[in-house]
Amino acid sequence: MGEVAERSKAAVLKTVELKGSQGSNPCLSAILILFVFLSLFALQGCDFFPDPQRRVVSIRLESANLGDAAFSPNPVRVPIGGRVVWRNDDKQPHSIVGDAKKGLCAFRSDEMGSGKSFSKLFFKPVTCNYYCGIHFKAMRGKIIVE
Ligand SMILES: [Cu+2]
Repeated sequence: MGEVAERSKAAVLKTVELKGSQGSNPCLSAILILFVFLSLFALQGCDFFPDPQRRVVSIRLESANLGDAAFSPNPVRVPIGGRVVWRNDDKQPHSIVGDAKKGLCAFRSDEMGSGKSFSKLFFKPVTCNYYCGIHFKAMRGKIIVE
């Protein structure tokens, strides 16, 4: 009985040693972890790696009655494949709605509170009109993808 227990203990120890020797290269582990982190940042469009194809549109303070001036810049020009990011710099909520039934200009954000943002990728040359889903014609903008 005691001998069997000793043997199985030795077998377990041997397995642990083998596993340890296979995955114990600290340099490889560090590179792998770094790679995973970099991928995550890249996917999220993190500010550590600013995207040159990104255009930020500010939803201005007191924008509810500014009409075409609610968004800055307006129109916003973005290269093909670029991303437009709307950032709510106002104190009240707004949303972004593309003025089209279908296609690239048909999009709709959730309601964005102060400081929140919404982004959309534009992968074809197109001109889209958009408005705020809460204030409608009191807040209008245009996107030119070129
Ligand atoms: Cu609004």
